[in-house]
Amino acid sequence: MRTDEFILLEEEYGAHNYKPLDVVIERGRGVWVWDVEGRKYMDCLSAYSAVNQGHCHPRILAAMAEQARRLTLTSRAFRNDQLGVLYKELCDLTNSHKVLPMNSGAEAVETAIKAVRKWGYQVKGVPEDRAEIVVCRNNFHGRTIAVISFSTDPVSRAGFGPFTPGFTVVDFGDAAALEAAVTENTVAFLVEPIQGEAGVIIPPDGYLRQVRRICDEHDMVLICDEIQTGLGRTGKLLAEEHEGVEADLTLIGKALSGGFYPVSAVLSNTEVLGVLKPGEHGSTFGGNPLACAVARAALAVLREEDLIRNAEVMGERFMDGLKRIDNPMIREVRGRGLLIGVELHPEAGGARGYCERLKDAGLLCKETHETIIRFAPPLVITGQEVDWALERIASVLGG
Ligand code: IF1
Repeated sequence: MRTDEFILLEEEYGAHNYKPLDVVIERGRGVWVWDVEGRKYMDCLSAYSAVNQGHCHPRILAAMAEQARRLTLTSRAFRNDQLGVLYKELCDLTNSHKVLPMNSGAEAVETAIKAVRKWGYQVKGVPEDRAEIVVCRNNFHGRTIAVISFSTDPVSRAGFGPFTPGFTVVDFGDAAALEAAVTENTVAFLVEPIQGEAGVIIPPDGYLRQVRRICDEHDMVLICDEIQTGLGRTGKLLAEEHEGVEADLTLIGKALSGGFYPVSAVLSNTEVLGVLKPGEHGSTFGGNPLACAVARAALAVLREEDLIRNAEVMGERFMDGLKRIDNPMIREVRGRGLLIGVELHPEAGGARGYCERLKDAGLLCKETHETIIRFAPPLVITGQEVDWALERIASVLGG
C-alpha cells in the first residue's frame, strides 16, 4: 500500500481527534524514520519526548523481547521480580524515597492528585472534600476528565463538562500569584518546570526556587510534572535541577520506556505516597514486569550513553544554529537542552506551513499553537546530525 491508501484507511475508520502530517512512517532507528515510500526523515519530535533514547534502541528492544518471553503481566495481586529492582534503581537515580508505577502520563497526574488530596485530609487536616490544588494557566497535563477540568485551553475542554472541582489557576512564572492563591485548604501546587504544549515557555530565573519556598511555608506539596521535561530532555535528568529544586512529587512518563511501551511513575520525596493504603489506588498494567524491564533498560541507556550531557551539548549547538538563521519572521528562539521552540511572528502565516515544508525537506517536527515550531530530536543525536538538521531548517526558514 502507498501513502494515500494508508491515509484513506485512517480517515475512514479512525476517530478524527488528530490532524497528523501526511507522512506514513513504517520504520525507525535512532534519530531517523522511514516512510512507506522509502523516504528518510530526521525525527525532531521524538514522539513528544518519549523516544529520547532514539527509535527502536537495540538494548531496550533486547530487554523487552527477553522479558516478554519470560513473563509480561501478573497484576499487582502478586509480586514480580522486576518491580522492586526498578523502584530501587529509580530512587537511587532520582534521589526519591518511594515510587508508584502507572502507565500513561495522565494516570501519573491523576495518581498525584489523589495522593495529595488524601494527604491534605489525613495529614494537613483540610476539611473533607475541600482540598484545593493550584495549577498554571496554559498547563498541559493530559486528557482525562480531572486533568482537563483545570486546563485553560478551550479546545481541550469545550464540550466535555461537567468538570472536577478543586483547582485554582494562576499565571505560570508568577510566584506572587501562587502565594496570593494559597488558602488554608491548598494541598498542592502542580507545575511543569518548562511548559511544553504552551510553546516551550521557560519561567523566569528563580521561579521554581520561590515556588519551593512558598510550598514549604504553607505546608503544600510541590508536584513537578516532568513527563515531557524529565529524563534528560533539557540537559539535566530532571528540569527542576536547573534551579536546584526538589519537588515532593515528581511525575515521569514518556521516555521512561524509551517509547516502547507506556510506562509512567510518581516519585515521592516525602511521605505523601504513604497515605495510599491497599485497595485505594492501582492499575492492571501499572508496574508489570514487562514495563519494569523496559524502564530499567531505558534508564540504563540514558545513563550509560551519557545522553543527558549530550542533550546539553547538542541543545546548545542546535540553538546557536537556529539563532544564526536570518529571517525577520522569527520572533524568538528559546529552549533548554533539546527542548527547543522557534516562535514566529503572526505575519509569518503560521507554523504549520513551515512544518509541512520541513517535512518535504526531510525533517519531521510539530507546531504548537499557531506560531511556534518545536524541535525536540532524540537525545542520541550527533553533532553532524544537528548540522544536517540546521541546513534543512535554514533552507526552509532562511527567508
Ligand atoms: C497528545 C502536547 C506534548 C505532557 C505533560 C502529562 C502528559 C503530557 C507535561 C500526559 C503529554 C503529550 C500528549 C500528546 C501531545 C503531547 C504534548 F503537545 F500536547 F503538549 F508532549 F507536548 N504531562 N503530552 O506533555 O501524558 O497521558 O499522553 O502519556 O496528543 O495528547 P500521556
